Amino acid sequence: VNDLLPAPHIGLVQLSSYAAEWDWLFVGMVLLSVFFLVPIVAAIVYFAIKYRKGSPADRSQRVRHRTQIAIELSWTIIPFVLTLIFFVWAARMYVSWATPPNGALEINVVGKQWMWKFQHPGGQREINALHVPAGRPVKLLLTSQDVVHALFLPELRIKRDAIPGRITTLWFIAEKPGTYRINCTEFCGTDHSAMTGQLTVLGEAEYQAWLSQAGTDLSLAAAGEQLFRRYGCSGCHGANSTVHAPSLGGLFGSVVHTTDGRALTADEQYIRDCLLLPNKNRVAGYPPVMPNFQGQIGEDDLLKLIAFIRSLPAGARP
Ligand SMILES: [Cu+2]
Repeated sequence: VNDLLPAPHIGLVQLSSYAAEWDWLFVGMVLLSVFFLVPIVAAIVYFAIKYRKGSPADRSQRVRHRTQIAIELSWTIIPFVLTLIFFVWAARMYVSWATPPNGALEINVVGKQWMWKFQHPGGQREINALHVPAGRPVKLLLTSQDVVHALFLPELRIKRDAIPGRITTLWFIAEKPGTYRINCTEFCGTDHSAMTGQLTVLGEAEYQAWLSQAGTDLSLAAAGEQLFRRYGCSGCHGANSTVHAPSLGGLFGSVVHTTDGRALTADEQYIRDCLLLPNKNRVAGYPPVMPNFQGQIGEDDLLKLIAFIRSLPAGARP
């Protein structure tokens, strides 16, 4: 399928201001390395030749103590300050990379041997293709169905591992409409190099049009509600249940206290762990009756269930 798609942009396309800054950081680090490398190697070569064994060089003039201190201080302080500038610069970029803004458009991503599956909040699904609106923050929630993969969006200069059993995030603002590349950058088996896709950045109106033509009748949360019944969750967590199980209304984002006295924020990873590792974070005041769904619920269904539980307002008893 990828061979039939129009060739995406290659080369130094900078699809975000983050990408532009990333390039400056990279160029700056190369220049810094050259700045240190050239004089050091030149001095090594020069002194190795001048003071080689048997050369007639004058060895009688020892360096004076004060000159020696001045030299040593300067070659300690100057590189320290220079590298500190780069540390602060890179740390600021890291914090921005690691902190998705509130209100970002959230898209679920599942890596599997060998394809990328994307699902939009409205239920629209795509394989090896991702459509996003330009100029709006997009947050990707990554996981893997089998081995470790890594989603790489080269024109945005961002990548992150997709790890089985974990939800990792990656966010960006794509500034220019167009088609760009998607790659896997973690060697994940025979067809790793074919695990590619196409990122399509659309203007807001085109994106809305794309959503409605790709539309499915069920949103992610509505599909999750069906699964909530099918897997029997409503039997214990539902309104008419006689089992003493925690209510899930308003759970997402709230603070949960565990039997061993920890306080956790109920995020995607927390809900996921409740389903697959029910004894890991047991809620204080409830009996250990939650069944373990390890191996019974696939990644796609987990994402839908999480979307459903997220959608429940405080006080709701599904
Ligand atoms: Cu992969």
